Amino acid sequence: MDRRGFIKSGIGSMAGLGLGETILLTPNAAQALNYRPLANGDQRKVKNDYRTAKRVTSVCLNCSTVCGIEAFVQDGKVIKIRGNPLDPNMGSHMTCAKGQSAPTINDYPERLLYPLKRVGARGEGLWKRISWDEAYAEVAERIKASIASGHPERVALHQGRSRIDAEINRFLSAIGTPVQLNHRALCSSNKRAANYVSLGETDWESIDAERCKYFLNFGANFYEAHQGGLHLVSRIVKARFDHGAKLVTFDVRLSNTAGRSDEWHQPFPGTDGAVALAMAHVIVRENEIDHDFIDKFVQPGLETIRGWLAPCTPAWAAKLSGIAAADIERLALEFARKRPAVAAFTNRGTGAHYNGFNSERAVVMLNALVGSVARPGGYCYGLEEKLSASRYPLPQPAPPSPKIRTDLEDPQEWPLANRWQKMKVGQIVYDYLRQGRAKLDVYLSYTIASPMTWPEGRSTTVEVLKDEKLIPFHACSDVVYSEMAHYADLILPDATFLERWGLDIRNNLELTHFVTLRQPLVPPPGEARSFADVLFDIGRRLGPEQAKYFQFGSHEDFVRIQCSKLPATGPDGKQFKDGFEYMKHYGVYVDTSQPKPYEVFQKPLSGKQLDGSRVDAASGVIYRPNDKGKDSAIGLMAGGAPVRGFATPSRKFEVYAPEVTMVAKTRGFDDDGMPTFVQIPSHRNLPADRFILSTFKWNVHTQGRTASQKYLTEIVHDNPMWINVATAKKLGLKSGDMVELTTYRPLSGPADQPGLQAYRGNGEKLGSARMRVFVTRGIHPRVVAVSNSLGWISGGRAAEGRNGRRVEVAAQGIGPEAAKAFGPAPAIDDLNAGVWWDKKNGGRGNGVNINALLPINPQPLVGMQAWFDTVCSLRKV
Ligand SMILES: Nc1nc2c(c(=O)[nH]1)N[C@H]1C(S)=C(S)[C@@H](COP(=O)(O)OP(=O)(O)OC[C@H]3O[C@@H](n4cnc5c(=O)[nH]c(N)nc54)[C@H](O)[C@@H]3O)O[C@H]1N2
Ligand SMILES: Nc1nc2c(c(=O)[nH]1)N[C@H]1C(S)=C(S)[C@@H](COP(=O)(O)OP(=O)(O)OC[C@H]3O[C@@H](n4cnc5c(=O)[nH]c(N)nc54)[C@H](O)[C@@H]3O)O[C@H]1N2
Ligand code: SF4
Ligand SMILES: [Mo]
Repeated sequence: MDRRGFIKSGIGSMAGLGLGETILLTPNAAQALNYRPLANGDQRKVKNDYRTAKRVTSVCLNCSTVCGIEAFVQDGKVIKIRGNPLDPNMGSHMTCAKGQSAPTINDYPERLLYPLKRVGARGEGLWKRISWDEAYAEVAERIKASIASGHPERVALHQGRSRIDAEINRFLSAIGTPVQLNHRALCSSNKRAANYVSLGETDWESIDAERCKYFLNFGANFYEAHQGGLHLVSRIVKARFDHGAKLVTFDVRLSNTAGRSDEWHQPFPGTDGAVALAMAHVIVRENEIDHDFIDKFVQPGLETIRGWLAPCTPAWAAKLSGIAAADIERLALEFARKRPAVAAFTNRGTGAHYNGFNSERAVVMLNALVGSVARPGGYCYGLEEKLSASRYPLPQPAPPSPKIRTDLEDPQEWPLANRWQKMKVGQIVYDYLRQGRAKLDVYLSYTIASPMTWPEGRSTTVEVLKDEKLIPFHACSDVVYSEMAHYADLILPDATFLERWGLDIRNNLELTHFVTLRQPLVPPPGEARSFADVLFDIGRRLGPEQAKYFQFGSHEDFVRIQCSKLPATGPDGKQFKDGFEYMKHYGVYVDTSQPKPYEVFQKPLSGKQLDGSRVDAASGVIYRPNDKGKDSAIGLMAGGAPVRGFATPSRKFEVYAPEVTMVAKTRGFDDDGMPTFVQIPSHRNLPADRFILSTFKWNVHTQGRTASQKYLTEIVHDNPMWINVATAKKLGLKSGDMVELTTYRPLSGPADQPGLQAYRGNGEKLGSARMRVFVTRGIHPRVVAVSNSLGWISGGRAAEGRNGRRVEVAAQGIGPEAAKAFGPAPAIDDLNAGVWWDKKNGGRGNGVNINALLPINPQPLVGMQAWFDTVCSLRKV
């Protein structure tokens, strides 16, 4: 029987899909059936009237910068957003281009509108519309079965950028499963681990940029990306104009940041650590250091550091990195002589490598040597940047944390992955399932597009997602029909970030604590429903043991309780019923009661704090029994006075971290505990015909979430491979020519160095693809680069680069009642015929998905994905 016969002809679109009816959604064809119809006369609106539009505050989530915003809402539509000047990071109405485009996702024709249940084989794309009741019953029954079988840990939730961590955590804890998987190892776990190991109390610096005189940027592209890039740029620009601050950027590629810097240097990939150590060598040799800070607050002492740095000469680093020794000398001294208002910092260009953890630590160390840590204009950090339950109370009762562990969320091979915060090693999850390292009954996915954005996305990831023995049940929450949704058994249509609640927080470059409220600006279309509410609804349908944790009501009620300790009086004296109403009005609360945490390490310990304490004679560390009676370090004797110090075990800035030595030993290798440079094993003796494949982010795209936003994809929908002019000449290539790019798995180091083993494979071929080249001087001669964020085979017409087809509502037989279910029809009429990059229209199409060619490659100890290490070869075709 032809199952497609079930699809009512003419009502193939999601819009007209009746309860119980079937729809076929296959990648590259989805938009032909799944468009939202336009009613006759639904043309682009000519003019929006901002004066009559309602203004509502909220929080953008088109990237991880989570800017406070103000939205204009008219006739049930968000017609514009701009920055909320009360957000202290923002301080103005500015947003980036991605922020401007954010409202277009609400109206996107391929929004998921109804819960869908798979009726064909997994990955076939045949779906039946079901009710939320049916969807809840299905998920709840399966979870109940896992609990009843004594294996709650066989329920896992895999999230990308959630911003509803407390909500998800409650749901999983109620079930009794610890398996909350995230994407930190793909993103920034080395940077976080480096900050934690050095400073002890923060995962993220907040550079005091407006006062800073010298920015030494290793591998951050904050003019285009970076967590908080927008906010850093505005302050760096001010510092440059106001007092001539200098910006020096190391990047293998001429990023927009490199292009806007005073100097751009191109290191060989993965050698930033060597450059930083050589700079340290020069700074120490020339005594351009903060003696007092090092004496009191740095572990180990100056003489040990001097000895350890002795071989790290500029000539040594020049050989590894290709950066001239004279430049290393000069930049090191320029930087140090502007101390203490200087900052050396990193991002993924430094961190996303095999040796990224040490390279990040080496850069952070430069700040300690010149005494810029926590100093005005220096490498500062806030002290309260997470939503603590004491300030933002959670509904009671709250479930206890599950005591079980599994190899999925806590793989023992990476002992530092979860040491300071839950960073997991998300990229090994699919491979571990295949190896049988853990079993799953229920896999829930949320804001994650692993077939598109993860390494081996279209091989390992898809193979495991498709395998019903390894993943017996997969429910996916998404807003568009992504490749993740395509491999689910149940699709849970979500509200977008402009249609839902949430309390949000991030680090603040003004160094004060603040919090922002995400509130729905418009209701979601069709039956789309916020995922937090879906979890709470399911929670209430599990047994009474679980349901008791969800009696507070809806997600809105959850957030109201979180806001209950916030003040009810506004900064302008306005009175509100409570903190929640305050937040709904201003969108932001800033706590100005505390001074900026400059020199927090110098803070004297009070008599009360010292009560019952003891000083360790050898180290000067001050210990005191904590609530549980266990001795814990609370401070340090510095120059004869008891002070707070850093929140590390030694209470000092730890260049030497004994803990790293210890955990490396548990993995069978020696590590000196210092940020020593280790050459990437695959890059040793690299043959002349091999190159390093790098990837990068565009200013107008965020990984998987913006491809479906037409105005952004219109700007960037194509990603030819960047290649240096000299290299191109050798290979006989000019811009526009085609190459075949072949990638290889990482190589292990020598057999007697177990610390240098690659996770999987040993240099064998991973895959090949053909693509166009873009010849430029703006890239290192041994590097080729292809952006991520493109090449989707799913995600609707803008992402796939295919014109939609205009459908007249009347012609489809969709009555006005059905049409109402989706809210106002999209004003963006040009999505039907305006996808001019459609290959069928003579356009270039939507680019390549480079992640298909990138190997799963977690680096040692922390487990961060070494994205930018991949060895490749090229062949002109
Ligand atoms: N527009 C936009 N903004 C974003 C995002 C986005 O996707 N788009 N994503 C957000 C997220 S989740 C993140 S994690 C941040 C990431 O923000 P960033 O870390 O700033 O950006 P990336 O593109 O990941 O990497 C930075 C740079 O590293 C360079 N690079 C590669 N290898 C090396 C190397 O060996 N040494 C040096 N010095 N440089 C190297 C690349 O050319 C690239 O320009 O951005 C956030 N903001
Ligand atoms: N080659 C390469 N790959 C990379 C990187 C790189 O530098 N190079 N960077 C990595 C980094 S830093 C990161 S953080 C990861 C991020 O990887 P992901 O977490 O997978 O990416 P996102 O773009 O944040 O979102 C992915 C999915 O969320 C869905 N989504 C968007 N909004 C919503 C919503 O409101 N609700 C729901 N339920 N779903 C929604 C989108 O449709 C999309 O399917 O990518 C990594 N991938
Ligand atoms: S930087 Fe742009 S996309 Fe990111 S949160 Fe802010 S406005 Fe939104
Ligand atoms: Mo990220």
